[in-house]
Parts: sequence; structure tokens; C-alpha cells
Amino acid sequence: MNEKGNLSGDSKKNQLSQFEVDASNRVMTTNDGIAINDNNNSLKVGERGPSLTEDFIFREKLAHFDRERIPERVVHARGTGAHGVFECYEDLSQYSCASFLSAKGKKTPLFLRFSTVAGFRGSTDLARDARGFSVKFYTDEGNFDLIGNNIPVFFIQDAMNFPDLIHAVKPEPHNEIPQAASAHDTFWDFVSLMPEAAHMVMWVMSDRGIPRSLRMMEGFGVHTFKLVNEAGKAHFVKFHWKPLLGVHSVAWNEAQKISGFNSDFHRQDLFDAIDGGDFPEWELGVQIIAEEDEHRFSFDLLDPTKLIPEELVPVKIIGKMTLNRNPENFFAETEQAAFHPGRVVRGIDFSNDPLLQGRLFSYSDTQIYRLGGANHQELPINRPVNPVHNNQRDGSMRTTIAKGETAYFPNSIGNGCPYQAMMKGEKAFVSHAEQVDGKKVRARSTSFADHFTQASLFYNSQTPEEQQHIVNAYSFELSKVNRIDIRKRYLGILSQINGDLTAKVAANLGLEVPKGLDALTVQFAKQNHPNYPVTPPKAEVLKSAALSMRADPEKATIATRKVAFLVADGVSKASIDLLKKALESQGAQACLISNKVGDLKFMEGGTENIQHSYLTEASVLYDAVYVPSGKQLGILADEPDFFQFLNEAYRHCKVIGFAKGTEKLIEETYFHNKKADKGLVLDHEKDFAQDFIQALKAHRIWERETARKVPS
Ligand code: HDE
Repeated sequence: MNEKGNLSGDSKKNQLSQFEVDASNRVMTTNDGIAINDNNNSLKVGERGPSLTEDFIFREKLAHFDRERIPERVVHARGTGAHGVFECYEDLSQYSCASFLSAKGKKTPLFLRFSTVAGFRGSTDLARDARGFSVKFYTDEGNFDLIGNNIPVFFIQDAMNFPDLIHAVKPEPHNEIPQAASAHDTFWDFVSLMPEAAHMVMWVMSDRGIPRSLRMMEGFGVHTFKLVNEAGKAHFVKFHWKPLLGVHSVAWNEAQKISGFNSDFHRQDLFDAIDGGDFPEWELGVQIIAEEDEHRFSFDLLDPTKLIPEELVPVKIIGKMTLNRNPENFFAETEQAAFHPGRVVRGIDFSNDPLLQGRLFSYSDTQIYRLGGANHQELPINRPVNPVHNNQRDGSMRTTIAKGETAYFPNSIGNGCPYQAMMKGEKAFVSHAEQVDGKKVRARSTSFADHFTQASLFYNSQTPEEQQHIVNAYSFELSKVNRIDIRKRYLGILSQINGDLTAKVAANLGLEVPKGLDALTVQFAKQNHPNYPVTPPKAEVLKSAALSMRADPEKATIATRKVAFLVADGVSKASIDLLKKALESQGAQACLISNKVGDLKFMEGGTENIQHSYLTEASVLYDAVYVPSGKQLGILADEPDFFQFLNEAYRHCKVIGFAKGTEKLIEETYFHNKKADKGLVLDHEKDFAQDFIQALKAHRIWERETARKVPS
């Protein structure tokens, strides 16, 4: 703690370090500390005789190994994590008495875990899917978990449907196919009968479902929560994380290929960025709504399939998160991290969103099963930085050694300790004293019955290229659905969102545009809303810039982008340096790739040891490509992988730069007869490096697809 009582970003590290083990220069021992002489041979009767059960060294080693795996998370099994710090920008005590939001500059350590939803633990990072965005703040008044996604809405409205949703999206039960993919019959069967899923399904079908990097995604708390101040006054709140690197995706065709070249692509990218000192940053924003305004909108704040357009309630930026430290041990930290939306600190409270209410049960329950007991909060990654005192005792794998004779309250023997905060007028968690009065019912509010208005808002807010990607994604997924009746039924859902979208997807599926919702969809929807379909409300906002990923060219940066320099022996070092220096000055990276690894010979003399060859690399692993000049052109002209690299980069709408004298290589590419666009940067201007960087700021030349009919 510093003078102000703030926790520094390293305080969690200090707390973790007492559990760290460093084996350097240490003798190998058993778990009982017995030094081991031979870690290669089990104990036998003679060199060729039977093994002995008395070999406790062997038995312990194998018995521990046999228990190395714990159940993977039932959803969000595939993930990766990092440590970081949250810095508060201003005193927010007007809205919340949460201590970590109480002062400008106050720092709170945190741990973050990103994940995909559907795939198993070893599945690809590049699945088309929502991404989990779980943050554990180790505040000085206890832990606060904000467990969100990179999509601001959810598929379903009531937690009761969650197991069904997940059973539908996971690999099908008879053959366990497909892995980490929603493109199969059971998923589309389910969502075609659950029109409330339409909005989130569209987000997943958009480029948000295939991020370029975990560092380039927004995060959302999804549900409406409450901020509560010291006086007990509450405001509704939605949480947003805004990445400082912008929001970017890859192309779908690219995503599928990355899965083959490096299925750890996102995990690796995050690890390498932090390792290299490029600390990823997000600003935390809040949309704050007065309690009196709860019913002001055309949608219900408690409905998790709805967002609040930023045009309606602006996002107020309140702080910044920086990820600055990789875990030292994946299992101990990332895998054992246990998140729970019911873990809130004073100043933050729940709304009555029925999805959130269900989560409040499910997460603690799953952790007790997954981590093997009620003491999982004692694991180093899960324990708070402030001390824990209560009368909870014992249980499997208890590590705390609680001193004293009393484990009950009230007591006199232990001087009444630990005491309740109210007894000494200390600050403590107090639930917001919300007035609740109602009948016990199993029912859905009629204010949850409009399922398409915001899906239309999302579609209408996209650029033409983004809309085309959405058309392509629906067409891809529904083409993989074997049952024609499911394809037709989903077209019925799309018909309620946008006519043009429906017509394009129907054409790709060779089907007619349906007249409206399928009878079976309506029949199921009537179970929740007897008057289904309802007349849609009049939306306040019809187009929202914040929903498009291409909204903000002003803030564009090329920091941490990877540019492939395609080289071979004889390449000019000066031509490499020309762009390399300019890229590096803006935080981007130049990666040399040749037809072999080892020493690369320069035209000017001298060599450089390089690590990447066309054998191990592919265009899909890079953001842009550059061909420097030199005497290597003859080698490259005979290298099919070199042209494949360029062709794919072009197809995926990447920036490609050619140094003077190399332009003639374009003649061998498939794009040689295409008209130049701003992503094809030729070095005949004096500002070549700046032109290249300017083009790269746009991330991709997506217009190339629609202008040239390049398939994505
Ligand atoms: Fe989760 N979810 N979820 N979820 N969820 C889990 O908890 C669940 C929901 C989310 O990095 C599980 O530890 C129910 C919404 C993330 O460790 C489980 C419902 C959102 C993670 C669970 C939801 C999420 C999980 C599985 C419907 C976005 C990964 C293992 C009521 C706001 C956390 C585990 C991590 C994980 C249940 C809906 C996000 C089973 C019942 C909505 C990011 O408890």
C-alpha cells in the first residue's frame, strides 16, 4: 500500500510470489521433500525383474500425473489470461461508493481471461464465436469480477434456456462434430426456434466473431448492473471496454486458414505483445441511467438481448486497464482462475435481468465442481488482496490455518471476532434496498417480446462491406446445415430483420425468400408471448456509428501490426531499412521471411540470421506485405510460395507494397490485371513509406472485395 492506501499494480504479484517455486539450482524431491537420486528407473527386482509397489517415488509421480487434468469449463473452455492494472480517471463517488472508483489515479491490480465459447480447451482460437472477456479486479475492498463478452447482447433472455443453447452449439452428441463451430444443424435448429437469439446471432455472423487480436476487441458487461453510492442511491449501468488499438477483424477465409497455420494465434499474439512490452490497453466506459428512467426506452433495460445505443446514452470513460504481465504458469493462474458475476464489491449491485440472476447461481456452483471444492477462493489467483476473516472452516484442500478456539458467531471467547462491520461502524457491502412486490410466476415480460428491431439497427449500422461479410457468414453457416427445413426457417427470421439481407442469403442457398416467420418459430415463441408476433416498438435510433467496426479512422494506429517482408539472398538491406525504420517508429514490426531460415545474404554485403521461411509462415499470419528491391528477384520468381503469399494477401484485402524495380513480379500474381487501389502501394513516389503506413492504418482495403468481387 502507498500513503493514500492505494494498491499498486504489483501488489497481486507480491501476494502471488509467496506461492512461486523456482527450481533453478535445486535438487529434485518428492512432494514430501525427499531428495530423488534416479528419475529414470523404477525400482525392480534385478535389472530385468518385476517392479516393486514399495517404490513410493514412482507411485507418487504416476498418481499425481493421473490426476493432472481437471474438468474443462463447460463453456469458455478455450482461453488465455494476463495480469494487469486498472487506473481510475476520476472520483465516481457521486454514483458508486466502490473503493476502486473513488479517486483519480487510484490503481487496482487485476487478472483478465479471454475465451471462445463453444470449443473445447484445445480448439482453435479463430473459431467464429463470441469471445469471453472476464476481468477480476483485486480491489482493496475485495474482489469484483466483471465477466463479459466482446458482444454487448446475449442469445437468450432467461438462464433457464442456457443449457439448451449450449447443447445446441457444442459438437453434436452422436458424433462429436463439429469442433468450435456453430455451422451445424443443432445450433441453427435451436436459434430458428428462438427468435430472441436473432440479434446476437447477427453479431456473431459479423466480423466481431473473428477478431484480428484479443487486443483489438471491445468488451461489454452485457447485463444492466447498478452503481450504488454511499447514500444508497442507485443508477443503472452498462459496462464497456474500448481497446486503444481499435476494433479489427480478419477475413473468414483467413480465419479458417489461420486455424491450420497457428491455432494458438490469439493466445500467442497476446503473450508476445505483453512479453515484448506492447502492453494492451482498454478504457472502461459506463452508460449511466437514472433509476427514474428505467422505463424511458423502447426496449427493456433488463432484457440482455438489447443494447443501449450510444446515441441515446453516451459512454462515459472512467478509467484504463493495462495488461502488463503474462502468467508464469498457465494452469495455476489462467486455468484455475474462477470468475463469478455474483462477486461484486460495495458500490456495485445486480439488476433483475433474469439471465444475470441465473448466472449468480451457476458460476459459483460450477467452480465448486470444476476446481474440486469450496476452498477454490484460497487458490493464489483467486484470493483477494485484502485479508479474509470468517468462520467458514475445513473442507477439501483447505490451506488457511485459522487460529483460535472459536469458529462461530456470536462468541465471547474470541472477543466477538471476526465482528460484523456494522458493530464498529465500518464500511461493508449493503444490497441496494430495492422495492420488490409481485406474484411468483414462471413468465416472460411482454417488454421482452420484440426480437428484431435491434438486429435491424445492427445491420443498418454496418458499411456495405461489413454487410456483405454478414451475408457471407449466414450463407456459409446455413449451407453447412443439412436440413433444408432449418435453412428455410432461419430465412423466416432474417425476413423480419432486413429484406435485402434475406434475399442475398436465400439466393446463396438456392431458396425462395419466405413470406414471414415459419409457423414452428411462431408456435415456440408463443410459449413465452401468447400474442406473438408483437408489433415492434418505435426505435429511438435507426443507425449507430458505434456498432460498425470501421467507424473511427481518426484514432487509427499501426502499432503492433506485423508486416511480412518477402526476401531471399541478394535482397537490398537499404530497401528493407527504408520501410522497416518507418514502421518501427510507429510501433509496427517488420518480419523477414525467406525461402530458408538461417543467414540471409544482403546485396550490399553482410548477413542477418532470420527465423522465418515460406515453409512455416503464411500471409494469413501478417497484416501487410512488402517486397523490397535487390538481386533476389530471380530466386523469388521461381518460388510458388512467394506468389501464394502475395495472392492471399491481396485476396484478404491487405496492403501490399512493392519497392522500385520489383513491380514486375506483380505480373506473375493473380491480381496483375486488376486496377491499382490504395492498398497496392508502389514505390514511385518519394513518400512511399508514409503512403504504406497510411494505407495500413485502414487495416484492410475491404472495398477491394466488393469492387473486384474477390471472395472473402
Ligand atoms: Fe457464462 N458461464 N453463463 N456467460 N461465461 C461460464 O463458468 C452461464 C453468460 C461468460 O474466463 C461458466 O467458470 C449461464 C453471459 C464468460 O473463466 C458457467 C449463463 C455472458 C465465461 C457459465 C451464462 C457469459 C463464462 C463455465 C446464462 C456474457 C468464462 C465455466 C444465465 C456476459 C469465464 C465457468 C472464465 C463461463 C454459465 C451466460 C460470459 C457454466 C448459466 C450472458 C466470459 O458457470
